[in-house]
Amino acid sequence: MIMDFAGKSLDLSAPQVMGIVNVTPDSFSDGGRFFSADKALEQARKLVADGATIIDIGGESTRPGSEPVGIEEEIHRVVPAIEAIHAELDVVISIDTMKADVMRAAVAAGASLINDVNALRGEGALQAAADLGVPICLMHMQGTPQTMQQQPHYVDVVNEVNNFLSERVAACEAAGISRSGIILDPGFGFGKNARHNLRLMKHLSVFTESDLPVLVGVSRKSIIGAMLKVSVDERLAGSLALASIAVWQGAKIIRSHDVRETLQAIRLCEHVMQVNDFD
Ligand code: 8Y7
Repeated sequence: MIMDFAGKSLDLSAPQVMGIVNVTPDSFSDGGRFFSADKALEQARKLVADGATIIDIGGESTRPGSEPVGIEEEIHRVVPAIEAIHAELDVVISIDTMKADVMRAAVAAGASLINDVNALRGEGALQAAADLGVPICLMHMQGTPQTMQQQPHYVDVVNEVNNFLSERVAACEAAGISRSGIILDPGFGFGKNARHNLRLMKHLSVFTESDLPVLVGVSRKSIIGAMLKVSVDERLAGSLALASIAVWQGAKIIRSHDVRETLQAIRLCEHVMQVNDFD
Protein backbone atom coordinates (compact mmCIF):
# COMPACT_ATOMS: atom_id res chain seq x y z
CA MET A 1 0.00 0.00 0.00
CA ILE A 2 2.25 2.80 -1.32
CA MET A 3 0.92 6.34 -1.06
CA ASP A 4 2.50 9.15 -3.07
CA PHE A 5 2.98 12.52 -1.34
CA ALA A 6 3.99 14.91 -4.13
CA GLY A 7 6.90 12.72 -5.21
CA LYS A 8 7.78 11.33 -1.79
CA SER A 9 6.24 7.91 -1.25
CA LEU A 10 5.46 6.07 1.96
CA ASP A 11 4.78 2.35 2.22
CA LEU A 12 1.75 2.16 4.47
CA SER A 13 1.85 -1.63 4.70
CA ALA A 14 4.08 -0.90 7.71
CA PRO A 15 2.36 1.51 10.12
CA GLN A 16 3.92 4.99 10.18
CA VAL A 17 4.16 7.61 12.90
CA MET A 18 3.04 11.20 12.29
CA GLY A 19 4.84 13.52 14.73
CA ILE A 20 3.05 16.63 15.99
CA VAL A 21 4.43 20.17 15.72
CA ASN A 22 2.21 23.00 16.93
CA VAL A 23 2.93 26.59 15.94
CA THR A 24 0.33 28.27 18.11
CA PRO A 25 1.14 31.05 20.60
CA ASP A 26 0.14 28.82 23.51
CA SER A 27 2.72 26.26 22.39
CA PHE A 28 5.48 28.93 22.20
CA SER A 29 5.75 31.38 25.04
CA ASP A 30 6.67 34.41 22.92
CA GLY A 31 4.39 33.62 19.98
CA GLY A 32 6.86 35.35 17.63
CA ARG A 33 6.86 34.24 13.99
CA PHE A 34 10.54 33.46 13.41
CA PHE A 35 11.06 32.17 16.90
CA SER A 36 8.20 29.76 16.20
CA ALA A 37 9.65 28.62 12.86
CA ASP A 38 12.97 27.98 14.55
CA LYS A 39 11.40 26.05 17.38
CA ALA A 40 9.20 24.12 14.97
CA LEU A 41 12.27 23.06 12.97
CA GLU A 42 14.03 22.00 16.15
CA GLN A 43 11.02 19.94 17.21
CA ALA A 44 10.68 18.43 13.72
CA ARG A 45 14.37 17.42 13.72
CA LYS A 46 13.82 15.50 16.95
CA LEU A 47 10.64 13.82 15.70
CA VAL A 48 12.32 12.73 12.44
CA ALA A 49 15.41 11.46 14.32
CA ASP A 50 12.99 9.46 16.47
CA GLY A 51 11.43 7.87 13.38
CA ALA A 52 8.52 10.03 12.27
CA THR A 53 7.94 9.85 8.51
CA ILE A 54 5.23 12.54 8.58
CA ILE A 55 5.27 15.85 10.48
CA ASP A 56 1.87 17.43 11.16
CA ILE A 57 2.02 21.22 11.46
CA GLY A 58 -0.90 23.14 12.92
CA GLY A 59 -1.32 26.87 13.45
CA GLU A 60 -4.82 26.82 14.91
CA SER A 61 -5.65 24.94 18.08
CA THR A 62 -8.61 22.58 17.74
CA ARG A 63 -8.77 21.79 21.43
CA PRO A 64 -12.30 21.85 22.88
CA GLY A 65 -13.40 25.45 23.42
CA SER A 66 -10.43 26.98 21.55
CA GLU A 67 -10.92 30.19 19.58
CA PRO A 68 -10.64 30.29 15.77
CA VAL A 69 -7.68 32.07 14.14
CA GLY A 70 -7.84 34.39 11.08
CA ILE A 71 -6.55 33.21 7.69
CA GLU A 72 -3.60 35.64 7.50
CA GLU A 73 -2.55 34.88 11.04
CA GLU A 74 -2.66 31.12 10.46
CA ILE A 75 -0.61 31.43 7.26
CA HIS A 76 1.98 33.60 9.05
CA ARG A 77 2.31 30.92 11.70
CA VAL A 78 2.63 27.81 9.53
CA VAL A 79 4.37 28.89 6.30
CA PRO A 80 7.79 29.84 7.77
CA ALA A 81 7.80 26.58 9.76
CA ILE A 82 6.92 24.51 6.70
CA GLU A 83 9.58 26.25 4.58
CA ALA A 84 12.24 25.66 7.23
CA ILE A 85 11.36 21.97 7.64
CA HIS A 86 10.99 21.40 3.90
CA ALA A 87 14.43 22.95 3.26
CA GLU A 88 16.20 20.67 5.72
CA LEU A 89 14.35 17.44 6.42
CA ASP A 90 13.38 14.54 4.17
CA VAL A 91 9.91 14.00 5.60
CA VAL A 92 6.30 14.30 4.47
CA ILE A 93 4.88 17.57 5.80
CA SER A 94 1.20 17.55 6.73
CA ILE A 95 -0.78 20.77 7.11
CA ASP A 96 -3.37 20.63 9.87
CA THR A 97 -5.95 23.18 8.75
CA MET A 98 -9.63 23.61 7.89
CA LYS A 99 -9.05 26.64 5.62
CA ALA A 100 -8.70 26.54 1.83
CA ASP A 101 -6.26 29.49 1.66
CA VAL A 102 -4.03 27.95 4.32
CA MET A 103 -4.02 24.65 2.40
CA ARG A 104 -2.86 26.48 -0.74
CA ALA A 105 -0.14 28.47 1.04
CA ALA A 106 1.08 25.42 2.95
CA VAL A 107 1.34 23.19 -0.12
CA ALA A 108 3.17 25.98 -2.00
CA ALA A 109 5.63 26.09 0.93
CA GLY A 110 6.28 22.32 0.82
CA ALA A 111 3.44 20.49 2.55
CA SER A 112 2.22 17.37 0.75
CA LEU A 113 -0.62 16.11 2.94
CA ILE A 114 -3.75 18.00 4.00
CA ASN A 115 -4.97 17.03 7.46
CA ASP A 116 -8.42 18.59 7.75
CA VAL A 117 -10.29 17.82 10.99
CA ASN A 118 -13.34 19.28 9.21
CA ALA A 119 -13.08 16.75 6.32
CA LEU A 120 -13.09 19.47 3.60
CA ARG A 121 -16.52 20.85 4.59
CA GLY A 122 -15.18 24.43 4.90
CA GLU A 123 -15.74 27.04 2.21
CA GLY A 124 -13.57 26.23 -0.83
CA ALA A 125 -11.72 23.41 0.96
CA LEU A 126 -12.87 20.59 -1.33
CA GLN A 127 -11.91 22.61 -4.41
CA ALA A 128 -8.53 23.58 -2.91
CA ALA A 129 -7.70 19.93 -2.16
CA ALA A 130 -8.75 18.88 -5.66
CA ASP A 131 -6.63 21.65 -7.24
CA LEU A 132 -3.58 20.89 -5.10
CA GLY A 133 -3.63 17.16 -5.86
CA VAL A 134 -1.93 16.08 -2.61
CA PRO A 135 -3.30 13.35 -0.31
CA ILE A 136 -5.95 14.30 2.21
CA CYS A 137 -6.87 12.97 5.65
CA LEU A 138 -10.65 13.13 6.17
CA MET A 139 -11.52 13.24 9.88
CA HIS A 140 -14.90 12.95 11.53
CA MET A 141 -15.95 15.70 13.94
CA GLN A 142 -19.43 16.31 15.37
CA GLY A 143 -19.98 20.07 15.81
CA THR A 144 -17.10 22.57 15.83
CA PRO A 145 -14.04 22.78 18.12
CA GLN A 146 -15.85 25.58 20.01
CA THR A 147 -18.91 23.46 20.83
CA MET A 148 -18.09 19.81 20.10
CA GLN A 149 -17.70 18.58 23.68
CA GLN A 150 -20.90 20.21 24.99
CA GLN A 151 -23.44 17.44 24.21
CA PRO A 152 -22.04 14.88 21.80
CA HIS A 153 -24.89 12.62 20.71
CA TYR A 154 -25.11 9.48 18.55
CA VAL A 155 -27.56 6.60 18.24
CA ASP A 156 -24.79 4.34 16.88
CA VAL A 157 -21.45 6.14 16.89
CA VAL A 158 -19.52 3.59 14.79
CA ASN A 159 -22.16 3.49 12.07
CA GLU A 160 -22.64 7.25 12.02
CA VAL A 161 -18.92 8.03 11.82
CA ASN A 162 -18.52 5.39 9.10
CA ASN A 163 -21.43 6.81 7.10
CA PHE A 164 -20.05 10.32 7.44
CA LEU A 165 -16.62 9.27 6.17
CA SER A 166 -18.17 7.36 3.23
CA GLU A 167 -20.17 10.46 2.33
CA ARG A 168 -17.02 12.64 2.47
CA VAL A 169 -15.08 10.16 0.33
CA ALA A 170 -17.90 10.31 -2.23
CA ALA A 171 -17.78 14.14 -2.13
CA CYS A 172 -14.00 14.02 -2.72
CA GLU A 173 -14.35 11.64 -5.65
CA ALA A 174 -17.09 13.80 -7.15
CA ALA A 175 -14.69 16.77 -6.89
CA GLY A 176 -12.02 14.82 -8.79
CA ILE A 177 -9.88 13.69 -5.85
CA SER A 178 -8.46 10.22 -6.37
CA ARG A 179 -9.24 7.48 -3.83
CA SER A 180 -5.54 6.60 -3.87
CA GLY A 181 -4.85 9.80 -1.93
CA ILE A 182 -7.51 9.53 0.77
CA ILE A 183 -6.87 8.64 4.43
CA LEU A 184 -9.72 8.07 6.93
CA ASP A 185 -9.81 9.10 10.59
CA PRO A 186 -12.69 8.54 13.06
CA GLY A 187 -11.57 11.65 14.99
CA PHE A 188 -11.02 10.54 18.59
CA GLY A 189 -12.12 13.27 20.99
CA PHE A 190 -13.83 15.43 18.36
CA GLY A 191 -17.45 15.65 19.50
CA LYS A 192 -17.33 12.32 21.39
CA ASN A 193 -17.70 11.41 25.04
CA ALA A 194 -15.65 8.68 26.72
CA ARG A 195 -18.06 5.90 25.77
CA HIS A 196 -18.16 7.05 22.14
CA ASN A 197 -14.36 7.03 21.96
CA LEU A 198 -14.14 3.57 23.55
CA ARG A 199 -16.70 2.14 21.13
CA LEU A 200 -14.87 3.60 18.15
CA MET A 201 -11.61 2.10 19.38
CA LYS A 202 -13.15 -1.31 20.06
CA HIS A 203 -14.66 -1.38 16.57
CA LEU A 204 -11.86 0.35 14.65
CA SER A 205 -11.68 -2.63 12.27
CA VAL A 206 -14.97 -1.42 10.75
CA PHE A 207 -12.91 1.45 9.31
CA THR A 208 -9.74 -0.48 8.47
CA GLU A 209 -11.78 -3.02 6.49
CA SER A 210 -12.20 -0.40 3.75
CA ASP A 211 -9.49 -0.12 1.10
CA LEU A 212 -8.40 3.26 2.48
CA PRO A 213 -5.67 3.68 5.13
CA VAL A 214 -6.79 4.73 8.61
CA LEU A 215 -5.06 7.36 10.76
CA VAL A 216 -5.60 7.42 14.53
CA GLY A 217 -4.85 10.30 16.90
CA VAL A 218 -5.13 9.46 20.58
CA SER A 219 -1.83 10.87 21.90
CA ARG A 220 -2.30 12.36 25.41
CA LYS A 221 -6.01 12.87 24.77
CA SER A 222 -8.60 13.45 27.50
CA ILE A 223 -10.11 9.98 27.02
CA ILE A 224 -6.94 8.68 28.72
CA GLY A 225 -7.30 11.26 31.48
CA ALA A 226 -10.96 10.35 31.95
CA MET A 227 -10.27 6.61 32.24
CA LEU A 228 -7.04 6.73 34.27
CA LYS A 229 -7.44 10.05 36.14
CA VAL A 230 -3.99 11.22 35.02
CA SER A 231 -2.84 14.68 33.89
CA VAL A 232 -1.62 15.40 30.33
CA ASP A 233 2.04 14.74 31.18
CA GLU A 234 1.20 11.30 32.60
CA ARG A 235 -0.58 9.92 29.53
CA LEU A 236 2.25 8.26 27.59
CA ALA A 237 1.53 4.68 28.72
CA GLY A 238 -2.18 5.13 27.99
CA SER A 239 -1.39 6.63 24.58
CA LEU A 240 0.80 3.64 23.71
CA ALA A 241 -1.87 1.18 24.84
CA LEU A 242 -4.47 2.82 22.59
CA ALA A 243 -2.02 3.13 19.68
CA SER A 244 -1.32 -0.60 19.99
CA ILE A 245 -5.01 -1.48 19.98
CA ALA A 246 -5.39 0.65 16.86
CA VAL A 247 -2.43 -0.91 15.02
CA TRP A 248 -3.61 -4.39 16.00
CA GLN A 249 -6.85 -3.58 14.16
CA GLY A 250 -5.07 -2.30 11.08
CA ALA A 251 -4.47 1.45 11.60
CA LYS A 252 -1.66 2.60 9.28
CA ILE A 253 -0.74 6.02 10.66
CA ILE A 254 -0.51 6.95 14.34
CA ARG A 255 -0.43 10.68 15.17
CA SER A 256 1.73 11.19 18.23
CA HIS A 257 3.71 13.61 20.40
CA ASP A 258 6.01 10.75 21.51
CA VAL A 259 7.37 9.27 18.30
CA ARG A 260 10.17 7.09 19.63
CA GLU A 261 7.98 5.30 22.17
CA THR A 262 5.07 4.99 19.74
CA LEU A 263 7.31 3.35 17.15
CA GLN A 264 8.47 0.82 19.72
CA ALA A 265 4.86 -0.09 20.53
CA ILE A 266 4.04 -0.35 16.82
CA ARG A 267 7.06 -2.56 16.08
CA LEU A 268 5.99 -4.99 18.78
CA CYS A 269 2.45 -5.08 17.43
CA GLU A 270 3.85 -5.85 13.99
CA HIS A 271 6.00 -8.68 15.37
CA VAL A 272 2.95 -10.28 16.97
CA MET A 273 0.80 -9.73 13.88
CA GLN A 274 3.41 -11.21 11.54
CA VAL A 275 4.71 -14.14 13.57
CA ASN A 276 4.74 -17.38 11.64
CA ASP A 277 2.61 -19.96 13.45
CA PHE A 278 4.34 -22.87 11.74
CA ASP A 279 8.03 -22.21 12.53
C1 8Y7 B 1 -6.29 14.84 15.60
C2 8Y7 B 1 -5.88 15.69 14.56
C3 8Y7 B 1 -5.78 16.76 16.46
C4 8Y7 B 1 -6.70 13.52 15.26
C5 8Y7 B 1 -6.22 14.07 12.95
C6 8Y7 B 1 -4.91 16.79 19.83
C7 8Y7 B 1 -5.11 18.06 14.38
C8 8Y7 B 1 -5.98 17.49 19.13
N1 8Y7 B 1 -6.20 15.53 16.78
N2 8Y7 B 1 -5.84 15.31 13.24
N3 8Y7 B 1 -5.55 16.89 15.11
N4 8Y7 B 1 -6.65 13.19 13.92
N5 8Y7 B 1 -6.22 13.65 11.67
O1 8Y7 B 1 -5.15 16.54 21.06
O2 8Y7 B 1 -7.12 12.71 16.07
O3 8Y7 B 1 -3.86 16.46 19.30
S1 8Y7 B 1 -5.53 18.12 17.54
